[in-house]
Amino acid sequence: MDVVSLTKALISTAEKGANIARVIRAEEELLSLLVEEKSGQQKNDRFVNDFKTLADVLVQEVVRHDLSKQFPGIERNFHGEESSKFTNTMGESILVEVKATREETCALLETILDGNRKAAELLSEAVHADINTSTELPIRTGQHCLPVHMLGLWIDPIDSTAQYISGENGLTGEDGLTEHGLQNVLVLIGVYDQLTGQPLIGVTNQPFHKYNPDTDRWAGRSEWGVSIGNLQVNSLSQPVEVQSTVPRGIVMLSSSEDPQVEGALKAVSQVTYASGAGYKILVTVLGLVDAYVISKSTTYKWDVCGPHAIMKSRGGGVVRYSKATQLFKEKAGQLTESDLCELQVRYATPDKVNAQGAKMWCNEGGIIVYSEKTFLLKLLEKLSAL
Ligand code: 2IP
Ligand code: CA
Repeated sequence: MDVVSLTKALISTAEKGANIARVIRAEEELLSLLVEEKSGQQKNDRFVNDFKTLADVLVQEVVRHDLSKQFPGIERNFHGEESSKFTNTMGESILVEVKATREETCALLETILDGNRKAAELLSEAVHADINTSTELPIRTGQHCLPVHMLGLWIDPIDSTAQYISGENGLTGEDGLTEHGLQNVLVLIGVYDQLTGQPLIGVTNQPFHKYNPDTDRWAGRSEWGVSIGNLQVNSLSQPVEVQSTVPRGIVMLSSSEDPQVEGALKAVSQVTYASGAGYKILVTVLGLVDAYVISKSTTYKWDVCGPHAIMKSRGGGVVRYSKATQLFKEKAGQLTESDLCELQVRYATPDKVNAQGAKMWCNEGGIIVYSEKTFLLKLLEKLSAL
């Protein structure tokens, strides 16, 4: 499978997913379903008591469908946050999938949406829309190929779902950061090596990057990166060090971070907060902050794989928090390149044996996303002393 064709396909399908996310918020019929509060009464035998999950599943299935059409067999290597099976209260099940034609997809969605024809039509139109992003990559077609069976894919169809539902146009500061709002929502796709578990290709699409009050429309932003052996390319024009105009030493945190960790970091850096795991990694990749630290096991493989690949193509990385602090202590701070490589988050196997369900794919013991090794070591010095 040609790396150029695969990356372009990932960029296009993520854009289609982002477009679906925008359509759902722009069309009254769909928006009312998204924000609808379900009373006990309404929870009858309908399939969709939870339209948010349908939106997630639909984006995931579009990505699966589009890629498998172009690269037959790739669908077997998919892992997404959502299960595509919906069950109603009568115990009947239905699979959400993209059918061959718009009409067939519409008919299926109508069943799931309890006969809401208008909503089914709007959604199926977005699902079957022709999206061509025509991104040019600085790689020659046919120069780099990967066998299909070697690849795995992680998708987070809509990261920061809470922000997506609340629908606020967040405030973006002079530092380019948005603490919470639609700007924090991301479609994330990551391709990894099934054998080594390393991230290879990543796409992040921010469907609601900038709001235009004149048109009442949102413009999105898409970034991509490829990190395969000597091939290290991405959509960002300059290395992080050159691009950054903000003072160095800013660490991004979740508002639910452990106060002890927070306190330790405040002693060596400036800290800032934002919603969305994907968003926090993206702003680190973009060089708006220098690191993202999360000591808890609350991020998942699908949150991290895509942006990790982009970060890797820029010379940075994502290490496991608890393992890194432990090794730093054991080796009295003398971490080698090979140690750093060993500490990177992997995507092919669970971090913890015996975990069940979604927990199986959490990043056990937290993560640290960094763009420069020296800054990572500075943080580890402080954190390993806790
Ligand atoms: C969530 C989402 C949350 C994040 C959590 C993710 O994914 O990105 O915002 O928590 O880690 O798993 P926080 O904002 O505290 O970092 P989803 O929205 O897809 O459930
Ligand atoms: Ca997520």
